[in-house]
Amino acid sequence: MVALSDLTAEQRRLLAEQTIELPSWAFGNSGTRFKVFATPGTPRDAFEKISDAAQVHKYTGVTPRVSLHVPWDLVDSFEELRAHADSLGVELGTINSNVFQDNDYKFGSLTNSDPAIRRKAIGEHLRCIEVMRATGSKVLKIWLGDGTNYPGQDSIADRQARLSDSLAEIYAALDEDQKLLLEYKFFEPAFYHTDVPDWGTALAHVLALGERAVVCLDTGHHAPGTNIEFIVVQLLRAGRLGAFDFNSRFYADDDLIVGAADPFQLFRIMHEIVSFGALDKDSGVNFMLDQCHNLEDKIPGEILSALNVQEATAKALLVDREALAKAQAEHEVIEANQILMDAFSTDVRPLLRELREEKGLDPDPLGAFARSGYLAKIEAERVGGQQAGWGA
Ligand code: PSV
Ligand code: MN
Repeated sequence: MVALSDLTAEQRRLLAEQTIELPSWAFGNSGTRFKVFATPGTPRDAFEKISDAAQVHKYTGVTPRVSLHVPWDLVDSFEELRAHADSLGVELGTINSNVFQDNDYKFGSLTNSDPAIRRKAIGEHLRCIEVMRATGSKVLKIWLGDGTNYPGQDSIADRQARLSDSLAEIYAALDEDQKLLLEYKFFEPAFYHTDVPDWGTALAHVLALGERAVVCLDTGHHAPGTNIEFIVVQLLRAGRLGAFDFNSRFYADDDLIVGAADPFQLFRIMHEIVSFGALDKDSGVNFMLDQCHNLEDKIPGEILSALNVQEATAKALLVDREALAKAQAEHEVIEANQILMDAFSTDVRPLLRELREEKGLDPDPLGAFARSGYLAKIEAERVGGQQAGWGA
């Protein structure tokens, strides 16, 4: 067991300053293609989603930003939404575009062979850039459902060329202080090929765009057995790891609570981040969640996710890097592995409880939230209206 005092001042600073961005859509109803189970008290608009997200920050102290998804979070006034967030002590973060739920995009959006549909999809991104100007968001995140289901269905090469042209037009429309974040996913909804399936393709596109284009690594978007921490290193080396979309997967893109399925993988990822010096808040890597809570209550689900990321980070910081470097240089295979495993096996929960107390927070965020009665309050208040969902 370790205490806060076992950390160096620098380790302590890194841990205390780490922040995690929450997805607005985690607070809305979601489910599978079989059924969406509604929960009483679910937000009916972006304002209520922000209120719920602010609860996560209130109890964890590490989630001061919320990503928005357009059009799911469209409101009459983004200035008002920004002021609402501000009044609750959180900020509006990344803006996610959505060109995967309109009939016109059945055969592709930014890659579609029909110039009118491509234009519409580009226009949707221009609208997101307008939203960013109103919210003060600095990052436009693009994930496409584009791809084909059958060999021969469309020309892979032509689609890549169209994608590259479309992305260049969107990139050119960004302000100087705004970034483009491109997310990859190896399959789904397309099954034969996806137009941005992997980190290599995403990297090739962002490198062609320019310095303010970076890659988003969603931990659920890889084939089973993929060494994700290796990809993390590749993107860091290229200076293009813009963000994580953290979540857990057992099978496909399950979007479960991060650290639930494979806490060791999360630790290995954070170990590479810490080793590379990318944990610092100025490193340019944004630690975001991209999750859906189909069965569990959404606010506790997000609280637990933030705690899991924090735990993996604390363990990664505890790796004795000096001893590890020595063991590696001497090719002491087992020793090197044991040094890493020692850190992973350390119970960092007492240390994190201390850190929260130091920040004036309750050491037990899940318990404190449960005791607050907030869920009962929103269940009583939020009656009528249309609950927010993922628009499927
Ligand atoms: C796609 O599966 C994805 O990971 C993208 O980040 C979308 O924006 C999000 O999920 C939608 O839930
Ligand atoms: Mn994602």
